[in-house]
Amino acid sequence: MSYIDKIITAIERKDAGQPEFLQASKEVLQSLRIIADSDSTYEKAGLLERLIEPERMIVFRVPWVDDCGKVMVNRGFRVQYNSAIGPYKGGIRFHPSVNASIIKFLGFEQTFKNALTGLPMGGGKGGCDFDPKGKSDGEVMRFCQSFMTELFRHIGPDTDVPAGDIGVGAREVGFMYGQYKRIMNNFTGVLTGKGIGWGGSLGRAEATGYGLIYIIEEYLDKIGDGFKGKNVVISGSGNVSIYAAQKAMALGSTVVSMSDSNGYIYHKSGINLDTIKDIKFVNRERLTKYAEIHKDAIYTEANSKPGSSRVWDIPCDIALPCATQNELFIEDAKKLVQNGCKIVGEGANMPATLDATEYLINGGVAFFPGKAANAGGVSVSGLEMTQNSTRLSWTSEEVDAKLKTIMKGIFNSINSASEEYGVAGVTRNFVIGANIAGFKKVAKAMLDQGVI
Ligand code: NDP
Ligand code: 2IT
Repeated sequence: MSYIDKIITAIERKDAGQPEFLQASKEVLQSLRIIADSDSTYEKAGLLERLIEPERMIVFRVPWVDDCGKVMVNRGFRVQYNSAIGPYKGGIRFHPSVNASIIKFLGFEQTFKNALTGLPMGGGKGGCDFDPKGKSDGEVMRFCQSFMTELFRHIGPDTDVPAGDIGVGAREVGFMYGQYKRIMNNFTGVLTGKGIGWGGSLGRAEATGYGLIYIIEEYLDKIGDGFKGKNVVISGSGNVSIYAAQKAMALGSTVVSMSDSNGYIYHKSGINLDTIKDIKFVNRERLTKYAEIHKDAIYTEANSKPGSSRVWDIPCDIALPCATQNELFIEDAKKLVQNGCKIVGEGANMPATLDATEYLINGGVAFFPGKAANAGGVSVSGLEMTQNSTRLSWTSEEVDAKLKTIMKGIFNSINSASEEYGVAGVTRNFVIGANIAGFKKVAKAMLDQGVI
């Protein structure tokens, strides 16, 4: 049995109850066949066995009191996946679906993503099955304080630096940071995504969405094309979706659709982003509201089942899944190709299923995997860490220029790795490119540092 097959067999046995983790790790392992099966160095060093196993996984109780005085208990997680190239770094997700499998797949992906940025950051991820939706600010604050009262002992500016993700934005980062500072009695850069004026970096809120557009822009530029005149469909209407839409529009394209977990809007003449920001950031409302305000927009209820009404049914040139994992299925991929979509960029982590990804790539779509395409967020988090440790702050223009350079660098490394290791008959396989380019960097650091 080949080295890769041995590892796949082992994880299928050991992690049988973790479907998202198996999905993410198998995709990476399949990409690595071309290098890991032909070079015995890796097997001798137990490199893949070590890479696949988190350095540490912390699970903890989060008790808090709701507005009625009832005690609630949630389950918190932090996975410290890999510290070969820097302190653990990665976001925190608050969503009822959070479990060990989801946190592990996210931490695993983060390790390669962070390597691709070229910045010294290892991989980590955290979260809780807490649902901030419908909670008062007081409830969210008490929950965040309780979460940090346990997490603080495991993190630090040179150990592990969390940030936001689904359900964790400026408000939640603020509450968690306040509690960390209070417990530790020091003001350090232990979280990123902090408020401007108390250690946050300009451009961090926009970074993931902007970075997604920059990497696609770089590709379009290489093929003599651009965003101008393109129709773009975006799923989600949170942090990543909103700023991806903002930059895509600024470059001359029309964003015709956005969604949330209940449905999607189709606004043929172009989404009004000020309305979306008001609905989502200010009033924390649902997208149904959008169609009440803009009468020429159509709202369609949708569920997550393939075959039901889907945001991916809308014809577009570029599709940007920016909501969550496994939100773009093979049926959706077929619809996109049939409707002439040429580019898919993953703003979310693992939004496309394995068969959908394969179908898109084989169908000639330029497919940008999340670990490359959404790396702009963690990149500016890395820049926030640098600003915090030097006690300087850069202007928006400085941060934006650095983000552009990083995204160009990521495009170049996944593009050259896809050329070097690409599968015959497939023009560009950025999935293989990203997995191999990220792996090589982490593997070299692990080999250099001995058996740890
Ligand atoms: P937000 O919480 O700001 O927004 C999430 C959006 O996705 C909301 O519109 C939400 O709709 C929708 N969504 C969430 N879960 C589901 C679900 N199960 N089914 C359908 N829709 C869903 O999160 P972000 O924008 O920060 O994150 C979005 C994605 O991007 C995630 O995959 C995250 O891991 C990834 N990412 C985020 C980065 C960041 O810097 N924030 C960096 C890199 C990647 P609803 O309101 O109905 O729940
Ligand atoms: O998935 C991700 O890259 C993030 N949620 C951002 C992580 C970070 O540390 O900024």
